[in-house]
Amino acid sequence: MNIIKLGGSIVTEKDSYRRINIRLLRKLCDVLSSNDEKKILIHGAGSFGHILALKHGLEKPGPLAEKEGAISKVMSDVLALDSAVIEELNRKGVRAVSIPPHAIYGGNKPDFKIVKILLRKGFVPVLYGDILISGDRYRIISGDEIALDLSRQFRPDSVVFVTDVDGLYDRDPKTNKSAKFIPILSSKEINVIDTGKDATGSMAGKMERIKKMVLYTNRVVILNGYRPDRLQNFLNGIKTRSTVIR
Ligand code: IP8
Repeated sequence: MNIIKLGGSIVTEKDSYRRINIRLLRKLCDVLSSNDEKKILIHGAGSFGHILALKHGLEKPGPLAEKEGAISKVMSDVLALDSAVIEELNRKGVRAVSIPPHAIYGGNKPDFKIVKILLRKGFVPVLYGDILISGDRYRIISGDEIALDLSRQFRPDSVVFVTDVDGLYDRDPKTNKSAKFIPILSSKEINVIDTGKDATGSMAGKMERIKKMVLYTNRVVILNGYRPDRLQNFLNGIKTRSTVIR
């Protein structure tokens, strides 16, 4: 069983509020439909979540007071994105079923019973970056955090992050021409530079989670979703450009 996270920068146009990257999403759904292995899918929020979350100062957990309007709008936006993802998956024949995280995380502790049942019955559970409400507080939960919780529970063969980069480099390739690509990395070697922020943190936060994830999976893979053939190759067991962390 694999856990696959489609990054928000892949399924949406990150800088255009509520715009889906439909052509790429369809190609990736094609790839996912051609692989019969059991899987759990997660997708990020992209421009359906981060733009409004940042605008309304929701990136840090806090009291609900006065923020209910913004919170429910962001929750309805990420649900709209999820419906679009589910629809595309279903159209390609993937038996995708949505599981809104806010409904199964009783505040902090997830109850994955329904995920287990769906997996057993041959469905593909789909979760996504969302907002959790508990007592009189809210907090954003990222798809990466959900991937970690699911890994702890289901011990997948692989956790795959479908992102907008080929994988990891020893330096930022956008500013360093001599940056070297890292095809394989031990989790002990993870040592990153902070590269920008969104509502759920930076690259450093992602790497911290990956470090924990490798305790529960054989490998964490980062690959470029703009090249759907790479996800296809990975799923078919063919060597492809990616960073594999063990
Ligand atoms: O895109 C963020 O999830 P992510 C969720 O997986 C919201 O980091 C609501 C911004």
